[in-house]
Amino acid sequence: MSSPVSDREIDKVIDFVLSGLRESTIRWFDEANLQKRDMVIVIEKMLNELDRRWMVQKIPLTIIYVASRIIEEVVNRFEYENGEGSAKLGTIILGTMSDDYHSLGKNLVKKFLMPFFAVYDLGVNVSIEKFISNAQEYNADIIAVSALMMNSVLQLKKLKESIDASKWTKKPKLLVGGAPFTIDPELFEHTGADASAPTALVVARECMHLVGVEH
Ligand code: B12
Repeated sequence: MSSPVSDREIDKVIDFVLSGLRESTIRWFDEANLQKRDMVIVIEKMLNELDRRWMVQKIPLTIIYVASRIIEEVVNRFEYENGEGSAKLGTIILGTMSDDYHSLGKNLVKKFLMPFFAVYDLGVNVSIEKFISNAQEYNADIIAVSALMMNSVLQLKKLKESIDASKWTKKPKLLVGGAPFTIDPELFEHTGADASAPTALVVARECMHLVGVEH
């Protein structure tokens, strides 16, 4: 996907986050005034470059951690278009799988679902039991799970089995996503999930498809 911002500008904001310059980063994003869609492209690009530098240049994890915190703040400054939990095309339980604390991708996904769906965000490190009990409580149409760690990906099959074993009449669909699924688009089939989406930009469309609404 083509970047709405030049590589030079991206390098500049990456330098800000790697130096822990929170205010300069926020100012950069304010001045860039990106559309929601372009924001996702820029953030994914920044994080992939941080990953590369972490792996190749051996940048310490603490620096990546601080950089991520700043980017998280940028993502959170993004306005929600609608309030949490209002009835719309359906109800979605969202969370990052247990043992996994990666939140950035999940939070972006949430931004793109909120205009269309009632979204209940359970946060990170969410157990299978918590996904199931919340899906039951809110009569969810979809359980949407983010998983970036391979260990978390491997737990998805158990989650699917728990959904299938549940007694409630309308079983929620399972939607999964995160970097491992983007790298290997066929991986989601091994988890038994009903669908996956490679980026927040197409997640609402995928959910509409899952609840049988044509867009
Ligand atoms: C930033 C980052 C961190 C930050 C997280 C900050 C935060 N608040 O999230 C910090 C520094 C804390 C961190 C910690 C760790 N990390 Co880390 N991290 C990353 C990194 C560099 C980027 C992730 C990211 O935010 N990407 C940007 C977002 C926007 O992209 P995304 O998550 O893929 O989401 C998009 C799509 O995938 C999709 N999507 C996401 N979720 C969902 C859900 C659904 C339902 C759908 C449909 C779509 C969807 O939409 C999103 C937006 O378009 C990745 C490498 C990578 N390239 O992914 C490693 C990476 C995931 N981390 C890794 C590791 C090893 C760790 C640590 C274990 C390191 C350590 N030694 O402690 C810990 C793990 C802690 C834990 N238990 O969770 C490994 C995982 C290896 C593996 N596969 O098992 C990776 C791949 C790095 C690597 N190259 O080895 N990490």
